[in-house]
Amino acid sequence: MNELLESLGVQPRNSGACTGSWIQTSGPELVSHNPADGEPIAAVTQAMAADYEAVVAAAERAFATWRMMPAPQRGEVIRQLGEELRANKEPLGKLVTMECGKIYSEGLGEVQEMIDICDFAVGLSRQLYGLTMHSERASHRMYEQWHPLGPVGIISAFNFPVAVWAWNAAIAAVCGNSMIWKPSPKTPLTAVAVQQICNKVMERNGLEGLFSLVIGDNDEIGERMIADRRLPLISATGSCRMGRRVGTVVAERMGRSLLELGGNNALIVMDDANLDLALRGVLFGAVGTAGQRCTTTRRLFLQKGIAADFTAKLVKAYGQVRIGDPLDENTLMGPLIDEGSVQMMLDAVAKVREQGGEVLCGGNRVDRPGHYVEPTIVKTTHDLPMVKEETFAPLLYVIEFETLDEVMKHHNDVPQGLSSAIFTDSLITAETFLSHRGSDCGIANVNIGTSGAEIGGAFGGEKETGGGRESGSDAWRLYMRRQTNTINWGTELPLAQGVKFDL
Ligand code: UN1
Repeated sequence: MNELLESLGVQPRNSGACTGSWIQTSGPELVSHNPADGEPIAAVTQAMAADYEAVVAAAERAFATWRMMPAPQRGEVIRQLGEELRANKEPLGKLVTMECGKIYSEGLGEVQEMIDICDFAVGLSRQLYGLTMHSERASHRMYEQWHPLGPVGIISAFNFPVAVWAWNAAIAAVCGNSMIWKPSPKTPLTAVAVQQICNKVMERNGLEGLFSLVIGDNDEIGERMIADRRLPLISATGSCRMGRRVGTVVAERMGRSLLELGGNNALIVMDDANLDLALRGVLFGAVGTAGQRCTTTRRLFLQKGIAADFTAKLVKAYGQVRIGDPLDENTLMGPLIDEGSVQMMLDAVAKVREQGGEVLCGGNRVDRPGHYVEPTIVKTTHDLPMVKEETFAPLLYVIEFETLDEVMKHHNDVPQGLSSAIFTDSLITAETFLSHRGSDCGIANVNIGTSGAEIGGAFGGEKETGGGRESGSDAWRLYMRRQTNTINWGTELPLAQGVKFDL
C-alpha cells in the first residue's frame, strides 16, 4: 500500500491546499479510512481561511495569464493531463477503490472517464463556436463570442471522487478558466493524488495556480467558497440539501451555479422486453457501486405480465452477488463509504418496513469488518413515502404496474429528475417514453440501465437534481460568458427597430 501511495505522491500526512506548490496548512487533521476494513490510509492537514485566500489569489493570477493563451494551446495542456492520467490509470484506479470502496473495475473506469473527458476537451478547444447573425441594419455585422469566466469552484462528492472533478476541470480549463477544487472530506487522498498529477503538468508548462486544491470542512471552506464573489461559477455535486444551500448562496450574489444533485432513478420493464438484458441492466444499475451513484436505479417498475417471474429471478441474482473486498477481482459489490451510510441504509429499511413495504431480500449489514450491507429489494407500491426519497445505498423498490400511462405518471412523481430507463421491444412504447409526455429526467435510456453514462452527452437532471449539465455536448457554455457583438462598417449610424433620433 505504501508503495502505491508513494508512486502517486501521497504522503502519510498531506497538506490540504495546493496551487502547484503545496501550502503549509494548519487546520484540523483529517484521516482517510479504507471503507473495506475501516483502517486508516493516510491523513490530510485541512486548509483554513488563510490557506483558502492564498489559493484564490493564485487562481486569480493564473486566470490572468491562462485566458490569454489561445484555446487550442490550452487544449494541448489538457492533452498532457490526459496522457499523465493514462500513465497513472492503474495506481490511481486502485487508490479510488481503496478510498471510496468501489470495485477495482469501476475504479479503473472512473480514471478512464477522466481520460475520455480530457480527449473530448482537447477537441473542444478548437470548437468553442459562437453564432453569427444577420443584422437588420445595413453594413452591420453581428456575432457572438464566448469568453472565459474566471476562477471556477468545483465541489465534488465521494462517490465519483475524481471523475466528476475531471468533467468540470478539463472543460473549464480549455474554456480559459482556472479551477479551485474542494473534494469530499471522505475522499481527500484521491484528490491529493490527482493534484500531484496536475502539478507535474503545470510545472512542465510553467503554470501555477491553474489547478488548485483546497481540502477543508464546510464551515471553514465550503461556505466561504460559495459566497466568494471572485468565483463566478460554482459547480457542485452532492445531495439535494447541499445543492439547495449552494444554489441559494450563489444566486444571492448573482453568481452562476451548476448543480448535479440527487437522483431517484427508475427503470421500467415492459412485458415485451428482452428480460435477460433487463435483468443485467437492473443488477448493474441497482447494485453497482453499492448503490452509491447518483444514477443508481432506485425504483424498478415491472409490468404485470412479467412482474412475478422477473422479481423471482432478480431475488435469485441478488443472492449471487459476491460482496467483499473491492480490490478482489471476483467481488461485485464493495462496502458503503462509512458507518454513517450503513446506519442510513438500516434506518431506511426499518422505515420502509414500518410503512408497509415487504423486504424480499437483504436488509441487513454484513458481518465483517468494514461498512458492508446486503443489497436489498423491497416490494411495495408507488405511494410508500420512502419511495420518494433517495437513500444512497443499494436499496431497490419494486413496484408493479399495468399500463404505460399509469407507470409514466408514477415514474415522474418524485422530486428528483436525473436518470431513467425503459426496457421494451416496442418502438411505440420506447418513443413514448422518450417523448415530451414520457420521462421528465435529464437522461432517458432505452434498453440500457440508468447508470454508466458516457462523457460525450450532457450529464445532469431536472427538478431537485438541480438543472445543471456537465461533461459532453455543449455543457462547455456554462463555463463561459457569452458576448454579443455588433460592428458597424458603414458610414451611417442607423438605429435598430427603425428608430429615428436626428437633430
Ligand atoms: C455520479 O454518480 O455523480 O453515469 C456520476 C454514471 C457515471 C457518472 C455518475 N458516468 O453513472
